[in-house]
Amino acid sequence: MEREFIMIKPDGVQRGLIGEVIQRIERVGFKIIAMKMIQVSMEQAEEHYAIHKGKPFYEGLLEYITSEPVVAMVIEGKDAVKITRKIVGATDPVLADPGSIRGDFALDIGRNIIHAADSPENAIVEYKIYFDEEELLSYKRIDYDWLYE
Ligand code: IDP
Ligand code: MG
Repeated sequence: MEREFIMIKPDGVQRGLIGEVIQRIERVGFKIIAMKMIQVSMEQAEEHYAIHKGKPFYEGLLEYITSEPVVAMVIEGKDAVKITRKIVGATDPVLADPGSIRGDFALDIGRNIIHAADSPENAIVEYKIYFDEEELLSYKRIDYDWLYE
């Protein structure tokens, strides 16, 4: 099973979309194995978004992600990264399909509701910024045998 790291960004929390986002993740069958509300520190933000350092939006991105509480989550399931990225939609809401989180709830690339890691390797690197390994829980969803052949 693959792990994916997700974060409901400050705009998602402020706009009351925590439940909406979790519902979309849960209903497809993903198992939430860790979840917490936190205020991202500048150190965590710099580590998380290191790849974007130097880009024109970098400073604004750090300011945004550290501004207010977020909800961080680790989920597990088959093809978790690819399927989550589809549920999340394209980075720029103008390109995000209707039915995706960003397509349904966002207008601006700088306020796009949710983060999701772009590869299984990055998912691990990213969740380690926010979670200790012992915070990741191991359990079986009761519908497991109906989610997987
Ligand atoms: P992703 O979140 O879909 O993986 P990335 O290209 O990795 O997209 O960018 C990370 C985040 O940086 C985006 O989700 C968005 O919040 C922000 N961002 C990316 N490009 C821009 C931009 O052109 N203006 C403002 N913010 C941006
Ligand atoms: Mg990215």
